[in-house]
Amino acid sequence: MLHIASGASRAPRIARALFACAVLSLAACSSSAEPAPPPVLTPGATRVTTSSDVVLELTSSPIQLGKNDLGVTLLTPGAELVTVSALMPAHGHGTRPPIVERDAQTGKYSVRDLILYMSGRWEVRLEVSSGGTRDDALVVVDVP
Ligand SMILES: [Cu+2]
Repeated sequence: MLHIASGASRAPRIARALFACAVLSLAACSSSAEPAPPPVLTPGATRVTTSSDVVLELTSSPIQLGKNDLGVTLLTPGAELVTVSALMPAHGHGTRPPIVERDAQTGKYSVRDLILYMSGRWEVRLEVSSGGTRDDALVVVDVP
């Protein structure tokens, strides 16, 4: 008797758990399908777009182990570059924030002293401000 009773009450719980799983995997599916994976920074020009469609163009020499400099142009009118940071996801560490300067005449930014001190994959996050909102653009950097 006890077994039947507990078995009967367990069934809806399992169904609910399965339903929750289905909902979660659907959400995971739709959210991973929408944003494209971050582009890999290549020598020359690389375009990156934030989720709110602010477009940035990064210019770079071949990335090297240690100190790197980047040029950043915001192609969306009125958008500004706020901060730049880098993270090494495999190890969970970052690096010292680089210097971000804006050329008053051209409106272009230079990011200096971006120190990528380990070989491997880094993620560079560019925080932008546009129309009063903050947003991020991500670019993948492979350090030889
Ligand atoms: Cu590391």
